[in-house]
Amino acid sequence: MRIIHSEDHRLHFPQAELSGGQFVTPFERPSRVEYVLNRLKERGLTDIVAPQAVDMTPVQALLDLGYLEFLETAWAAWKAEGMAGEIIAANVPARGMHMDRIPNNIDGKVGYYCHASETAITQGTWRAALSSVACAQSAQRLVAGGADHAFALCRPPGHHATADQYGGYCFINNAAVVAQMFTDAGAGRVAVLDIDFHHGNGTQSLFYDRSDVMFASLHGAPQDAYPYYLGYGDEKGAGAGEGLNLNYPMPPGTDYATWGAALDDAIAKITDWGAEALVLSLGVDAYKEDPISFFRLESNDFTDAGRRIGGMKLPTVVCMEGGYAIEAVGINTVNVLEGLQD
Ligand code: Q9C
Ligand code: ZN
Repeated sequence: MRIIHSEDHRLHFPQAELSGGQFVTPFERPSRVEYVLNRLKERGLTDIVAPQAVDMTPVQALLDLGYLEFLETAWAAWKAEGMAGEIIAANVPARGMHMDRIPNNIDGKVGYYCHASETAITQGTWRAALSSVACAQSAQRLVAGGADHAFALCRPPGHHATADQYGGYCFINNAAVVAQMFTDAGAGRVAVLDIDFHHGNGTQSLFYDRSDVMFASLHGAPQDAYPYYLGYGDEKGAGAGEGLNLNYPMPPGTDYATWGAALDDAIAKITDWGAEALVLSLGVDAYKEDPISFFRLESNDFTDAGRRIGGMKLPTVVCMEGGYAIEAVGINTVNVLEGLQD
């Protein structure tokens, strides 16, 4: 399996994440990628290449142009306003306020385009986010060209990013861009399977009313877990997309018996629907030791999950999402990849 990786992810390294009322070193940190790379090499997965240049056409087709311009220019505007620190959203439009009037002031704009203030934007965030989506795009081209699988070692991750909001450590929805590229190339049915611990709210919202992309997500129930305000089981899609959004919210303490049954159900529905290509949003934060999550998967469960997903025999683009039990991130990620290839 070819792996696409860019060193430019390092340009995004905020000093601070707002967590429990304190600024802490972000859980989503550059060293996550080092652990994955080291484990890939340990396991003989050494076909690692840099991405081709980013293609903004599908990105602009899928996402809000004002949002993309905001991401590109936010740092300069923030500094021009004399702000001393990193970009942290302190104001967001709330119930009873205008949801669609964009302020001129950068502090107001930040809140408009943000849904979760734990996530900071820094000087290099835009370029890192572009390198992340470039990895995903290169992986898509390989799979569209006939490879069984390709792994985009995306960082920053993407699945919480919507058409016009960042948050949950995500800025550009890499997996969604890959799905869009498959449909642009003529695929009538593309499935996005999201096994990150957190609900893929961004991916869900981008394809909620579309008949050509199915979205299935296994995640911590929104009553108990970020992103809190989306990811319930009764969100099934709308209009032409009715029935094509599948949420599997699960409670604290969920183990692999329960999680694996949800996975099997999602796999059966993707297969029955007749998906032609699969995008796997691969977070490994369902791991029992993850510091910000509450499922109980063991490392070898990730291998088994990979095998079950690989059993669909679909052309598959894997996009890295979350996973914060830093030393196990490499093992668990590569376990999924090895299972896929079995
Ligand atoms: N005090 C991904 O896994 N909440 N994003 C953090 C820490 C946000 C996770 C709470 C979690 C975002 C890609
Ligand atoms: Zn996650």
